[in-house]
Amino acid sequence: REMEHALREAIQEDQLRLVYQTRYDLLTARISAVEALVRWQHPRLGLLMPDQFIPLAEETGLISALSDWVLFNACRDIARYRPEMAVSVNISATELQDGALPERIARVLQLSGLPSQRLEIEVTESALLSDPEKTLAVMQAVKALGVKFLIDDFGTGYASLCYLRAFPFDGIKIDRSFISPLTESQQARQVVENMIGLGKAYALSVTAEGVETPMQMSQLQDLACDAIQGYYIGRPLPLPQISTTAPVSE
Ligand code: G
Ligand code: G
Ligand code: MN
Ligand code: NA
Repeated sequence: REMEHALREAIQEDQLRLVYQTRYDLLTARISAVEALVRWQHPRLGLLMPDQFIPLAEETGLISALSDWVLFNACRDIARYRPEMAVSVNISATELQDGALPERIARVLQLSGLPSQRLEIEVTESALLSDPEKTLAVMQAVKALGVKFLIDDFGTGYASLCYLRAFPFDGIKIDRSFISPLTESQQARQVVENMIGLGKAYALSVTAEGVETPMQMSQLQDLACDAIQGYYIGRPLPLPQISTTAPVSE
C-alpha cells in the first residue's frame, strides 16, 4: 500500500511533528505537565492529524517505530527545554501487549536524559481488554522504571471499575464529553463529582479534559479536581509557543 510506504518514510525522514498541550495543576496553580500529540507533515497532503494515520500505523505494525519516535522526541524536548514539567505520551492498545515495551522505554529514558518520574503513559480503557495478564505484566515492568500510567478518555470505554484496582494506574483523565455539559446541568455536575470521588477512592490523580471556559475551571476547582486540560488552558502548540503561565483567574 502506498500510504504504508509513505508513513514508513515519514518516520525515518523526520516528517512527524509534536505539538504539546499544557496541563494545569489546580493545587499548585502551575503548569505541571504537557501532553505530546503527534502530527504528520506530509509533503503533498499537508498536515495530517493522528486519526488520519494512527489506525494505519496500528494495522501495519509501524506503530512501534512511530511510538519510539514520539517517546524519544517528547522526552528529549521536555528534558531539554522544560526541566520543571512532566510529559505524557499516548500509547496504542496493541503496544501494551508488547513484551519489549519496557526495554524500549528504558532506552528512551536513557538516551533522552529525562528522569523516569517525569514520564507518563496515557492508555484508553480498551487497551486493557484483550490480554489482561500480558498487559498487567508489561505495565508492571514499565512501572518498575518509575514511569506513571494514566487512563485516557476515562468514562467512555468498556472496562469495568475493577480495572482501576487490578491495573497499576496513577491517574485518570475524565473524557471531555463529561466536562462540556458540566456547568449546564446539575446532573452533569453530579456525574463529574462522582468520577472525581471515584478517582480519589482509588488514590488516583484526577485530570479533567476539554476545559474550555473559566466557569468550568472554577467548578472543577470547587469539586477538588487535581488538574485540568483544555483549550481554556492552552491549545496544542509547538513547544516554543506553549504558555507556561495559567489563565488569570478573575
Ligand atoms: O489533537 P488530536 O487530534 O491530536 O488527538 C487525537 C487523538 O489522537 C487523541 O485521542 C490522542 O490520544 C491520539 N494521539 C495523539 N498523538 C498520539 C500518539 O503519539 N500516539 C498514539 N497512539 N495516539 C496519539
Ligand atoms: O484522547 P486525547 O485526550 O488524547 O485527545 C486529545 C484531543 O482532544 C486532541 O485532538 C485535542 O486537540 C483535543 N482537545 C484538547 N483540548 C480540547 C478542548 O478543550 N476542546 C475540544 N473540543 N477538544 C480538545
Ligand atoms: Mn491523551
Ligand atoms: Na482524552
